[in-house]
Amino acid sequence: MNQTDLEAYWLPFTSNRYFKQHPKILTSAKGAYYRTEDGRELFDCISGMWCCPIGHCHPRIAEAIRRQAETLDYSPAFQLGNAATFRLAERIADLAPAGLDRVFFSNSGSEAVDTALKIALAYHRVRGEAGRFRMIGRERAYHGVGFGGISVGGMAANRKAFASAMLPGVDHLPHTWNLSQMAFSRGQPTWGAHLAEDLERLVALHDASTIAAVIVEPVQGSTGVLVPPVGYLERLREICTRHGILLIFDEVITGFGRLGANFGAQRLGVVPDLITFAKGVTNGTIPMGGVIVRKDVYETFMHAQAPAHATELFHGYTYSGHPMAAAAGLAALDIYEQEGLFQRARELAPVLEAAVHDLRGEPGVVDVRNFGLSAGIDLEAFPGQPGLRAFRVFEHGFQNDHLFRITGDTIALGPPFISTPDQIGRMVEAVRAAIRAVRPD
Ligand code: PXG
Repeated sequence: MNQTDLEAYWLPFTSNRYFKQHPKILTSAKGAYYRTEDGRELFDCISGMWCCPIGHCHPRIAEAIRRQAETLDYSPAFQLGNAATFRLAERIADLAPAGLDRVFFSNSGSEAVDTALKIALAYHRVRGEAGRFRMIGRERAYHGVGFGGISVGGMAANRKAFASAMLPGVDHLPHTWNLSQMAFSRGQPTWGAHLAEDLERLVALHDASTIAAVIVEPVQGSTGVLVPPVGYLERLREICTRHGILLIFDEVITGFGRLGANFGAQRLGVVPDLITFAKGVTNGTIPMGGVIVRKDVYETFMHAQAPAHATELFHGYTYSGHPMAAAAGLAALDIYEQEGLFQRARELAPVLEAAVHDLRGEPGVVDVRNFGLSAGIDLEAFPGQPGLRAFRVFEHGFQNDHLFRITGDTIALGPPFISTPDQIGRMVEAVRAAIRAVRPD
């Protein structure tokens, strides 16, 4: 592509000026590999952006999308339905923890988060507790980029430019990562359950009668795979239950097998009231997200004092439950199930764990952590140049046929579930080579 071809597109979450000087254009993909414009194959170390666990261009998903496009390409989302969406809702409910079996569809994780927060507010209002308006998020959380998501989110860079437009009444729990207590933890750290007690402090400060919901990622993904301490989520659950506060798990990354079970809730043994999902539900092929809701929360809306023709929840999208996304979702869920891919993710997890922890002792590696088929590697920043070290690791990886994901000075790995142990080993060796090669200015 020449320079002019690149001008029109403003890339999201990208250093546009750098990109347009050093463009990286992907042309095709198959299985666990992308192909670049110059004909190289890159191993996809992060499943697209955590969203393609099955690998790319699976013929059955492609076929399902093609057939749906030829049969019912779009159906209005309000006051009408299509069979594929109902079937998908049922399949998702079957995968979710018992009791969570009503599904509202959006088109992304950000919309799923906004939807969950709105359901929480509206639910308390329908129950006659409209005073519950506060939301509790967490430091270092990523809940997408809607105004709701950045308000409960905890990444400073995503918040500071929009500080004037944050939702009112939001407070944050501390994050659970602590280098001196949990460096190089394998799986869940044993230190840190007490950090959940901060929720009691916030309840005491604001009074439970003003708090609608707590939202957390079971494992914080975007800020570098921060794994919950043993007992921490259990304690959040207890406190929420005691005070009538809804607990929302944002499972946009952890849902659909990443932690080696259907959802993080099941892997970690803690059941929230609402689960947000996106990404893996369609293997990233057609945008789709949504919220899985406890049945009695849904029923509360259905039993509100209102005529039968009244809309129960004033919320929804033109593309909620899009038939093309639903067809892709049904095909993806079939493949996950028939190929035993969640189990495979679980079996590969120890392979990834052993490989990444072997990076301890490499230059600048200050922490390595892992859970399920995901891992985070923290590098010490080059003096006065935060983010540069990992940026160069990314560049080195790209030039050497591996697509890493970086955030700050952290490298995140989340390979496809179809990866082989050999591919995982080579991926981690590519990380090692990159860490050894990079230099400051
Ligand atoms: N919640 C969570 C927990 C997420 O991880 C979103 C919401 C927003 O989803 P959408 O579909 O609106 O982007 C996310 C998205 C990364 C990475 O490499 C993570 C996300 C997106 C892009 C990159 O860590 N998470």
